[in-house]
Amino acid sequence: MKGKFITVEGTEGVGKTTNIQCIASWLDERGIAYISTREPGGTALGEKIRGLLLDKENTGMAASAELLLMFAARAQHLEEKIIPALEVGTWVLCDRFTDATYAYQGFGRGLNLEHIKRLEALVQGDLHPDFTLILDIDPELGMSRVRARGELDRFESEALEFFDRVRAGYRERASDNPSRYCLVDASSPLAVVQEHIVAALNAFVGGAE
Ligand code: Z5A
Repeated sequence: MKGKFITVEGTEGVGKTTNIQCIASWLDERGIAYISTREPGGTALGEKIRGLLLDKENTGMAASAELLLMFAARAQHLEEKIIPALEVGTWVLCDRFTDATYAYQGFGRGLNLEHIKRLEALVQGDLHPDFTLILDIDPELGMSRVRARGELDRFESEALEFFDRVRAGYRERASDNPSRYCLVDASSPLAVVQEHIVAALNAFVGGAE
C-alpha cells in the first residue's frame, strides 16, 4: 500500500509552517503514519543546497543555476526520503515541491515551462503529489508578516512584482487541475484558514477511499 503525498505551497509569509502543524495534527488524530519534510532541503545534501539557494550573498546566481539546484536537491530528497516512505505506506507531508519550481523559476523568473516539465519528468518520472494545498495571499500582506519576523533571505528580498507573478503561477496551476489542488484564502484569521484546510483534507480522504 502506498502512502499519500501531500504538499503545501504559497508565496512568502502565507503561513505554510503554521498550517503544516494543523495538517500534522489532523494526521495524528487519524493515526496515520507520516513524515514531515521540506524543499529545498529534507536531506543532509538538500539542506546544503538550500543554504546556497537562500544565501543573500549569492546575488549573481543565474536563474538556470537556481532551477538546476532545486531539482538536484529534489532528486536526492526523492531517492533518500520521499519514495522509501511512500513505498512502505507512510504519508509524506512536504513544505513546497515542484509546484514551487513552476511558480518561482517559471512564472517568477520567466524560465521556459517546457524545460521545467522535462526536468520534472527526468527527476520524478510519474510521481506527483496526491493533494496540494495552495495558501493564497496578496504578496504585500505576506511580506509584511515576513518582515515582522526578521532578516530577509535571497528570495524574500525580491520585489513585490516578482511575488505577484509567482502568485499568478500558483493560481493558474490550481485552476488548470482542480482535482489535485485546493486554493485557500490565507488572509483570513488563522482559525478560518484552518477550518478550510480540515474540510479540504476530509474531502480528499473521502475521495481517496
Ligand atoms: N523555492 C523555489 O524558488 N523553487 C522551488 O522549487 C522551491 C522553493 C521548492 C524557501 O522556501 C524559498 O525557496 C522560497 C521559495 C523557494 N522563498 N523564500 N523565501 P521556504 O518555504 O522555506 O520559505 P518561505 O516561503 O519564506 O516560508 P516561511 O518564511 O517559513 O513562511 P511560511 O511558512 O509561509 O509562513 P509562516 O512562518 O507560517 O507564517 C509567517 C508569519 O505569519 C508567522 O508569524 C505566522 O504566525 C503569521 N501567520 C500565519 N498565518 C496567519 C494568519 N492566517 N493570520 C495572521 N498571521 C498569520
